[in-house]
Amino acid sequence: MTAAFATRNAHGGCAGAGISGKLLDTSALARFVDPLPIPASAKPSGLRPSPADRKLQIPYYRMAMRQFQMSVHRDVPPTTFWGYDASCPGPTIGARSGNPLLVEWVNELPHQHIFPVDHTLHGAEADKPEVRTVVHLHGGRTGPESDGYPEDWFGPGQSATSYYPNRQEAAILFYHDHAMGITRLNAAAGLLGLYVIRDEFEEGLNLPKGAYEIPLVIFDRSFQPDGQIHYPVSGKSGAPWVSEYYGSAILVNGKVFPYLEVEPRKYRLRLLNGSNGSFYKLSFSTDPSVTSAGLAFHQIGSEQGFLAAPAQMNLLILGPGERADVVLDFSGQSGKEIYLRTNVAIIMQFRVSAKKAADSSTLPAMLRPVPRIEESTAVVTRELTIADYQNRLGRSNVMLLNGAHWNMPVTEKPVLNSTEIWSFINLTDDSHPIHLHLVRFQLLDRRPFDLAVYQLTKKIVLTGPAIELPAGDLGWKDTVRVDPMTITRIIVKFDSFAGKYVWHCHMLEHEDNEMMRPYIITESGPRPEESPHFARSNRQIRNSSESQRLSDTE
Ligand SMILES: [Cu+2]
Repeated sequence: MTAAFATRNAHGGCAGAGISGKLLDTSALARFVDPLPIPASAKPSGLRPSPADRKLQIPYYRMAMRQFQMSVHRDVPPTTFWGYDASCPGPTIGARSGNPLLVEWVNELPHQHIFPVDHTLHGAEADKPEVRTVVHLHGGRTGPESDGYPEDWFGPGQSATSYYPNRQEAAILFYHDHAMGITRLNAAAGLLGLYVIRDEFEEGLNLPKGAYEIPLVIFDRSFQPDGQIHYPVSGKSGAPWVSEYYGSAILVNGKVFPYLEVEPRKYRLRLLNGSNGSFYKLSFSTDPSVTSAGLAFHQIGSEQGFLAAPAQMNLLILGPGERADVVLDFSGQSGKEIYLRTNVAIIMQFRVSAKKAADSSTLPAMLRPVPRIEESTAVVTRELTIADYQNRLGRSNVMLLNGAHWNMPVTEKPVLNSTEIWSFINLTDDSHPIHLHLVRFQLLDRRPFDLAVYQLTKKIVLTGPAIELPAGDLGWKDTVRVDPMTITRIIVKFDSFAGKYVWHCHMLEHEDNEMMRPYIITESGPRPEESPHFARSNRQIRNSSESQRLSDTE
């Protein structure tokens, strides 16, 4: 495990501790009194012609974002959330590799935000509607017009339809809001849900499925005594942005301290860190104390699909936006209680039944090959800094990728179907989860370097060998943890679509304050199988009363 992993995250003594008197003491809540909710499966509203082939009818989903009330715990008053189809996490969209689908994302939210908007942030100025949304399918190989570009936002009473080709391998993706300058607030309000792509290869693996495949969407929130989500403000008049959000309670599928009754057999757990800013060091144990050794489990997949082979481990680090596909075997644990925990807090409980259970599922010795991309195939290597610009008090003013603001000219312009190495030079004290839209990539290495020398001379002096990568980091990824005082290199083939996308830090407070940049895949290379312009011609924003009428008549 890496020694350099560091963030300011400290659950139990988290941000907001200074005003804990005004907040709900979530650590005092009764543990394991609420069953773990499982997000509903999204149901298509019908069929619509495919924008890629008008003769082809493809599933059409209508997903309305609404304000609603949800119980996060038996003893906490109902909490106001914003959610897709009035749920958090939103309904899970199930897709089949190679079978496209359409989602009309409909904004039926109120006109006023539930959290204070910082109008000094770029893209969130006071002349813009306070409530704006645009949906990004994280990990989706999506055309640029359907990808949820942060400036393609729409307000209450409007909608946008996205075309998802699903031309990619089985993986767990998630959809979430991405509106310029308020992504952190929309996400904190609850706008996220899972999107699962399956394929034939996966079916041949005979992994645990159905009731034995459990999604675990993990995010943290603090609450006021009246049950409402607490989102802190800076105290700076007119500029409420804070540099990180860490909640006092870690929720799973929207519940604090939930329990799940399981059988003594193998389960497949699909984990997503859906937090705004928290990194988790996750483990399972029969002992609720957080210092005991973790049980062995197998990681079988990372963000973009299967690892080459199951990797046995007892600790899993997940940064915001990262996912893990895990098989945990409860056989031999009959009648026991197993805890999912971080290194500082208990998250949930599994109650293993004492009854014998049949288990015909398997943990295959090999999964899907992950052919390594040769470094020699890269035509460009980019060195990109990650920096935090602080005021005299050490408080962040702005955070930049390669010293550039959002609205500066685009500097990353890979050619379609070319391969590049992006080398992230972290000049900050924190880990940052860096996400590139559209593409999947491989992590080459993390190497420590001399920050002081770099700051004086802009020269990179490595101070040691590459840090050993955990097995989960050797699969296909779309979000990568860039640790402090390291240079993290990824290798990426920019295939599928040309067009304008973004790359950014997935700590949403950072992303909202300039730690996000556009990038353009240029069309000089061979044309992709599917023209990116299909999505462009289809993209439509119309008001939702009209779209409601349209869906009613179908
Ligand atoms: Cu960051």
